[in-house]
Amino acid sequence: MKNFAEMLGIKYPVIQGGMANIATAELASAVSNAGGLGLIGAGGYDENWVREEIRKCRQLTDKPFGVNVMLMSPHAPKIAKVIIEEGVKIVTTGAGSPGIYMDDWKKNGMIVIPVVPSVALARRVERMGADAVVCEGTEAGGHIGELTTMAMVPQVVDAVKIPVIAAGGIADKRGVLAAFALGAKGVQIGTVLLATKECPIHENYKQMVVNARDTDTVVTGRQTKAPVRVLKNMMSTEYLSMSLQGVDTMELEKLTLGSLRRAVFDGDVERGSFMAGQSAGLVHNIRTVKEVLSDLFDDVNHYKDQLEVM
Ligand code: TUI
Repeated sequence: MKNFAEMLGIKYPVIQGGMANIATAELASAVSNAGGLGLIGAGGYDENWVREEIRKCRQLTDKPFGVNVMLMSPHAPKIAKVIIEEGVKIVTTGAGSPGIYMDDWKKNGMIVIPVVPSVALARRVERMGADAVVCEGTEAGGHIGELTTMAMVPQVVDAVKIPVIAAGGIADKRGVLAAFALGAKGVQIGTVLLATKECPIHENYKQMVVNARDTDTVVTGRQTKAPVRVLKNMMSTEYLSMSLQGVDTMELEKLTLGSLRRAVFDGDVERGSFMAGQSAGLVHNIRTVKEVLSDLFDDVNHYKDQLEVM
């Protein structure tokens, strides 16, 4: 039987998070060229942007790559079609259930890997024909669920037959080994890739990740039912205090409008929304993507063999 990396045609069993506004062809191709699965993060962009990035990515790598579809986006239905037209072979989804797209994608021979926050959704997507699931714990950056990686991964491993990929809190070899120990067949990483030379974000964003300590992320948006983990700064602190004072949802949304772009493109340290996971505290310097993947996986098989005897 093929292992997860063989199933995708890649060297290391690692996939890149679909980071909205960040995961362009530039980052995706760097991850694929380094031996992982790079992903173009469609985020809130439209289908034309996605088509262009797919074509750019093909120029930049001859290795497999995929697209992440953010299901809360109003453009998701059109993006779902464009990725078929462009011959994309691997798709991951986030922020919802991919049910309505599943048949079309499977009919076109695509490998579909939904990100799920619970056992219930993992079971549901397996029944729909998903090829694997990413279990993303609440340690992750961006839009998150309630369960931790540590508690969720083994429960999903027990509940489904398809490969389970662990995400949330993983930024070094120890995290990879822990994921394998929990029964995962691979990992998804995001935060650790923010601090790479190839990541197309403002230098201030990279420095904020490098400088972050364990307790430097907070969760905004619990009140609006769209919890998002970001680095602490003026905006997230203000957001949380307004939220505590019972300021209404519309006002809160006004505060955050365009804030991810302010972080990614302008490096606005005070008023940007710097999505990052709790593993930011493990990231101490800016490396190349290749160095990150080597640090995560070189010699990991040596330790993994020991795990399997346990
Ligand atoms: O999707 C993510 N992370 C994201 S998406 C994003 S863009 C955004 N920005 C602001 C607000 C909302 C989105 C930034 N980061 N990760 C995967 C993920 N999926 N986390 C949680 C979920 C999820 C949640 C509920 C998946 C499915 C789900 O299903 C509910 C249902 O329909 O049953």
